[in-house]
Amino acid sequence: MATAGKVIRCRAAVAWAPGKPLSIEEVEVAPPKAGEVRIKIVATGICLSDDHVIKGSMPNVEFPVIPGHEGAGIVESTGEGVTAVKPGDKVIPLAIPQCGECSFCRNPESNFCQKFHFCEPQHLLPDKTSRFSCKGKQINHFVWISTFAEYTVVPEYAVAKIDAAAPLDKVCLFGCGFSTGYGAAINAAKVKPGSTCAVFGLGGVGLSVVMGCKAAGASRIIAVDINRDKFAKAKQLGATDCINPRDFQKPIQEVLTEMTGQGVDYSFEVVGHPDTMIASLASCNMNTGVCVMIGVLDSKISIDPMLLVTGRTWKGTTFGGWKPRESIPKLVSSYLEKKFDPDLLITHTLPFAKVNEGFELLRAGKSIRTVLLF
Ligand code: CND
Ligand code: ZN
Ligand code: ZN
Repeated sequence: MATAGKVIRCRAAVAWAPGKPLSIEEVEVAPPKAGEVRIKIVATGICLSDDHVIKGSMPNVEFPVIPGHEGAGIVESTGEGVTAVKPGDKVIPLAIPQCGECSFCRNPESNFCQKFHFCEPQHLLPDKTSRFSCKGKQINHFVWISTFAEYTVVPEYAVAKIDAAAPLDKVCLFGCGFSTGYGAAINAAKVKPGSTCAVFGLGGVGLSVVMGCKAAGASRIIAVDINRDKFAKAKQLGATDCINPRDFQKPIQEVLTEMTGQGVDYSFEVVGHPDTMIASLASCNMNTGVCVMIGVLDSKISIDPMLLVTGRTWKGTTFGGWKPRESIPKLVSSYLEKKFDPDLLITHTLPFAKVNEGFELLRAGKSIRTVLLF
């Protein structure tokens, strides 16, 4: 491509300081160095984790930063030594990488690559420099992929090449929301046929958990949200019961225990709130219940240890437990074969310039997923 090896000037949404709206700026994006890939982002979804970034409540983020981690695009150019992708390939940038070499990557049970940048400050690429600048200032990356930029540079091991037939304005959801939720049910909980599940939080991620529980053959899926407007979509995607904690005088874990006799087999926290974290743990049955944490929270919580001593399992998952470079292309192919339909999660499509409007819709509970188009 004519731009290869050159600095590209393009639009990006910059968070200059915590708590401020995003600002659409012209940024400079340096060419990829050895082992890196520069991607033209075509579409990006908005996830609540991006809102945590903007508010300053996501750990390890340095301002100014370009958020966004649910994108899809086309490779513009590659740095020296890159073999996995070439210019023109359709790709999904990965919020967690898969280097394929570390002990976690070699362990079939884990998807948390040791190159994963949550273990260390994540605002720079692996060589500790940024590819973004604006008005003479360095702008930081978010989880290396910063999809709220028309062009972004990522390490080769944080890119998944996908089918050339994939519609980028839809499969961007495989960059986080759908993969994270669906995989939490399939990989992290390993939901069994005939089981009972409870899903706390019916946003793009939680509704994907509902889809995963249904695909795994759960016979009862109880959807929990304080916004009843989410219930119709939850039912459409497989929820058998929808309940609003505000409709009850007693704690929701007691309601769920009464509804199911002894508590659910699997519960999922997909809100990111201390109360729902404790309620979801307490609502799965003692002895064999499994509670999976997905929601992000930047403070501590305390629990009664007897909840675990009695046999419950409490675990968490990032990016749905998928080993991303090998699994995301397969998930996209299954989508093209119509094995599931995450398109139902997309309630709004907006031009990139309306990114702040997209966040207002999310905060007001009016959208499931908004996809921004460049
Ligand atoms: P979104 O805002 O779309 O959904 C959250 C839902 O929770 C909304 O429907 C709310 O109405 C509902 N809710 C709020 N408070 C309560 C409550 N007290 N009880 C029940 N429901 C409530 O968010 P999202 O789906 O984009 O993200 C959900 C969480 O998942 C969020 O914390 C995000 O940061 C996290 C996440 C985790 C990962 C991962 O890999 N673990 C990846 N991406 C996002
Ligand atoms: Zn690794
Ligand atoms: Zn996300």
